[in-house]
Amino acid sequence: STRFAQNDVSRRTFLSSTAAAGVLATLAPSLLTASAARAAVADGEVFSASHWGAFTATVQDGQWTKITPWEKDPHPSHQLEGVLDSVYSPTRIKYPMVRRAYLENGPGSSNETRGQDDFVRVSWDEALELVVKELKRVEETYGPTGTYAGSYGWKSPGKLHNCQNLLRRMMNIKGNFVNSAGDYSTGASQVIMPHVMGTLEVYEQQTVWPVIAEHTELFVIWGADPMVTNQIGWIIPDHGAYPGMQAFKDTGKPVICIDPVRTESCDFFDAEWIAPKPQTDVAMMLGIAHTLYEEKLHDADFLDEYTFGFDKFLPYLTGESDGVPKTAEWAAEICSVPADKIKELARLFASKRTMLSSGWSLQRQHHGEQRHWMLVTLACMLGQIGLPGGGFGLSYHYSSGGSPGASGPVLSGITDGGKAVDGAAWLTESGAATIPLARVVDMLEGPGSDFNFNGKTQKYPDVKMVYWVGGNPFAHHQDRNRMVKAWQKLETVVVHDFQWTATARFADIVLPATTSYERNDIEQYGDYSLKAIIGMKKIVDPLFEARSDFDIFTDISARLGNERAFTEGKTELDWIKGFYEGAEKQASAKNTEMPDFDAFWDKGYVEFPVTEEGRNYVRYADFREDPLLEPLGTPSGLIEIYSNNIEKMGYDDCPPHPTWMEPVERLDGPNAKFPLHVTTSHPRGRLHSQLNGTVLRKTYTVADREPCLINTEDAAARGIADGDIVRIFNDRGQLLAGATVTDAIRPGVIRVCEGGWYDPVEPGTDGSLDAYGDVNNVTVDIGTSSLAQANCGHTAIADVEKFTGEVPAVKVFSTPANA
Ligand code: PGD
Ligand code: PGD
Ligand code: 6MO
Repeated sequence: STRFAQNDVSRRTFLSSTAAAGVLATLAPSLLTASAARAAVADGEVFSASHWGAFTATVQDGQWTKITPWEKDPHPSHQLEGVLDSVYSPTRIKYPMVRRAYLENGPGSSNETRGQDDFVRVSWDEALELVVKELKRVEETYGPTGTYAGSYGWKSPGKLHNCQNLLRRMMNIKGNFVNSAGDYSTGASQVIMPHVMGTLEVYEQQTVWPVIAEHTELFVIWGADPMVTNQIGWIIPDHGAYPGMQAFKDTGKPVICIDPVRTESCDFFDAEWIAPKPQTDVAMMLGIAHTLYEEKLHDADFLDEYTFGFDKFLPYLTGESDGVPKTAEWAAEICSVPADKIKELARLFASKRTMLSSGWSLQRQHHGEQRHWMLVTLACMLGQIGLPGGGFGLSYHYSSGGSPGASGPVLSGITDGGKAVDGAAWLTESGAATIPLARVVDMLEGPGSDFNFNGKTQKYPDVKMVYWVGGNPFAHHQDRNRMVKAWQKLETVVVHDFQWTATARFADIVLPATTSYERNDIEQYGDYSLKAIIGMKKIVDPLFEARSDFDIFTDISARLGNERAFTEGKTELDWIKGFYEGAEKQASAKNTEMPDFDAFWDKGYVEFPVTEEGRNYVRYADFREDPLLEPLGTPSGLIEIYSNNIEKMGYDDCPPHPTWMEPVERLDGPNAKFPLHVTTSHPRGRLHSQLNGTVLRKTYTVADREPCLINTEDAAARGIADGDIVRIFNDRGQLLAGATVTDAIRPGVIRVCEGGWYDPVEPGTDGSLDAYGDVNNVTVDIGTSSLAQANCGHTAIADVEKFTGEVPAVKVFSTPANA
C-alpha cells in the first residue's frame, strides 16, 4: 500500500503546482477552475468514442474545446455537445468525499441524514483506507453475503474501463459478494423469450434494414421510438438504423405506430397513430388474434410446422376455457381502440408482408412477460417468421438493430475474474448469492425471506454494505421513497462516479472517477454490425483528483495484498494491446488482415467491410428452411406458444400461455386510485440520467424542470397552461415538472421521461417533494411476475395539479456545499 500512498503524494504535489495555470475559463461556458486539466495532447485533434458515437476532439492549450462527429457516422446524435460539456460540468466530483457523520462516528451513523449533502473532503489515501477497512470488517462480521456489488448501470463503453467488471474482479479476488442478474432494459423479455424462442431475442441481430426496405409492405412500431432511442449504443453506435429507416420511408410504404404518444418516429414516417390505453397491449393483440382466427386469416400450416402448443392457447382465445371470447369487441373495452380498427388491423397484417417491431416499454410493466410472448404468437398466426421482411423484431429501436453486419473479430475485455464470462456477464451467475437486480429494495427490506425467479426459490441475503459503480440507482430504480428508507438500513454505501448524482449524494464514501475522455480504452463500433474497432483515446488528463476505476480498484487490491492478481502485472496500454491482439488472432484465422497494434492506435480505428451475408440477413430464415436441422433452443425445438416448463413452475402471475392479466394499477382499471397513467419514456436529450447535468438541459427543460407532456383536455380540466410548473403525485411520492400541453399524447396519459435527477426538498424524509423531476417518485416497485422479477417502471397511476406553492430551487445540478 505504501507505493500507492506515495503516488497520492506526488499527485497532490502536481495538482497544487499547476493550480495557478487554471485561468482558461473562457473556452467552455461551464468550465470550472481547470487546474488539473493538462491535456494528453496539449494542442491538436484526438479521435475517440462514446455511447453517443465516435468523434474527433479538438484540444487547445490542454482544454477540450470542440467535438466533431466522425465523418463515417451517417446520423450523429445531437447529444454529442453534452458529451464534451460533461467533462467540465459543474456537477463533477472533484475529490474523494466522506459523509460527515460517517467520518466522525463510523459505519451506520445517522443514516437518516444521507442525502443531505454534508460531506467532508479527504485525501485519496484516507478514503481508500476507509473503503478497505470496511470491506474487511463487513466480510469478517457478516460473511461473503454482507456486501452487494451487483451494481447495474450504463457506465461508459470500453473493454478495459468496465467499472462493473472491475469492481467484481476486485471483490472476487478478495473474497465474495452478492451479485445481480438481469437488467432494467429487458428484464421480463430476456427471461421469457428463451422459453418461447430459445434465445434472448432482445439483443440479437434483426432482419436487416435493406431487406426491410425491399420486402416489408407494412412496418408496425408497437411501443417504440426508434428515431429517439437509436441515438445511443451499449458500445459505440454506428447509427446504421437511420439510413435504414430513411430507405424504408423513401419507398412510401405504410408505417403504423401503436403508442400512447405520437412519437418522433411517428412523425418521421408520417405514420398512422393508434393510441391504446397503456398496459393493455395484450388485450389488443388478443383481439387481433381472435379476428384472424374467426376470419380464417391465420396460417394453420405455419402453426403446425413451426410452433408448439397453439392447440392449448386456442381454447383461451375462443373463450372455450374461461367463458370469455377474446373478440375485438372484448379487447376494445379494455384498450379503447375501436373494435372495427382492431379488425381492420388483423386484415391488414394478414394481407401484407408485415414486420411487427416492438420496443421494450411494454415489458417494463406489471406482467411484462406476456407482451412479447403474445406478439410472437400473433406473428406465428400471420406465418411470416423467417420470410424476408416479415415476422417480428424486438430490437429495431435499440443500438441500430438491423444495421448490416461485418464478419470482423470480436474483442474480448477485462473479466470479473469469477464465473462470469465476458459479453454475457449480466446473465451469468457469479458471486456468493445472486438476486434479480430490480429486487434490490426487496432484498434490503426482507433479508432471509424467499423469492421466486424463473423456476427457483431462493432467500434474500442480509446485505450491510453496497458498492455501486457506473450506475445511478437513485434515478433508475422505482418507488424512490421506499428506496430511500431501505438505503437507511445500510451501514456503508460506496459510490464511484464522475458527477454528483443523487446516488452519490446518498452515499457515505464518494470517489471521483474519470470520464472516458480522461483515459485510454478500446471498443467495437456497431452493436450488431461490429463494423470497426476503435481506439478510445484519452483527450485530456484527469480533472481535479479524478482517477480511473481501474486505478482505484488496483489501489484497493494493493492495499488488500492482491495487486498482482488484479492487474496481472499489466498497465492500461498492455491490456488494450492484449485485447487488440486477441482480435488479430481471430481475424487471421478467418484470413482477414489487420494492421499491427501501433498502426491501429495511430490511425484510431480499423474497419471490417459489411459482408454479402450481412447485407441480406433474414432472422429465422434457417429455422424456416429446415426446422429439424435448425431447431430452436426450446424444449420442443419449435416456437412455444405454450410452455410446459412454465406450467411446471406453477406461478399464478405467469400462466403457461400468453394471457391478458389485469396489472396492479392501470388507467381506468379496477384498482385505479388516480385518474392518469404516467408513462416514463427514454429521453431524447440524454441517456437515462447521463448528460442531465450538462448544457443539453437547456434544450428540453420547461420552467427549469423535467418536461411533463399532458393532453390539452386533461390540462384544461385542471387549469394547467403550457409552461406551468405542475405537481405530479400519488400515494408513493410527488415531483415537480414543467407542463407541455399537447395533443401528441392521448388523454388520460402524461409523460415524464426517466432519468431526471432526484432533487428532494427534504432529503431522507418520506414523501419529500422532488424539485426537479425524477419520475420514479411515483412508479411501483414490484416484480413483473414470479418468473422474471423485472422492474415495472412503466406502471404508475397518478394525478397532476398546477403548483401554486412557493417554488423550491433546483439544487441537484451544482456540487454539495463542501465539494
Ligand atoms: P445512467 O444514467 O446511464 O442510468 O439506469 P442507469 O443507472 O444505467 O447511469 C450511469 C451512471 O454511470 C452515471 O451516473 C454516469 O455518470 C456513471 N458513469 C459513466 N461512466 C462511468 C465510469 O467510467 N465509471 C464510473 N464509476 N461511473 C461512470 C438506466 C436504467 O433505468 C435502464 S437501462 C432502464 S431501461 C430503465 N428505464 C426506466 C424506464 O423506462 N422507466 C422508469 N420509470 N425507470 C427506468 N429505469 C431504468
Ligand atoms: P421507451 O421510451 O421506454 O423505450 O427503449 P424502449 O423501447 O424501452 O418506450 C418506447 C415507447 O413505448 C415510447 O414511445 C412510449 O410512449 C411507448 N409506450 C409506453 N408504454 C406503452 C404501452 O403500454 N403500450 C404501447 N403500445 N406503447 C407504450 C429503451 C432503450 O432505449 C433502452 S432500454 C435503453 S437502456 C436506451 N436508453 C436511451 C435513452 O435513455 N435515451 C436515448 N436517447 N436513447 C436510448 N436508447 C435506449
Ligand atoms: Mo435500458
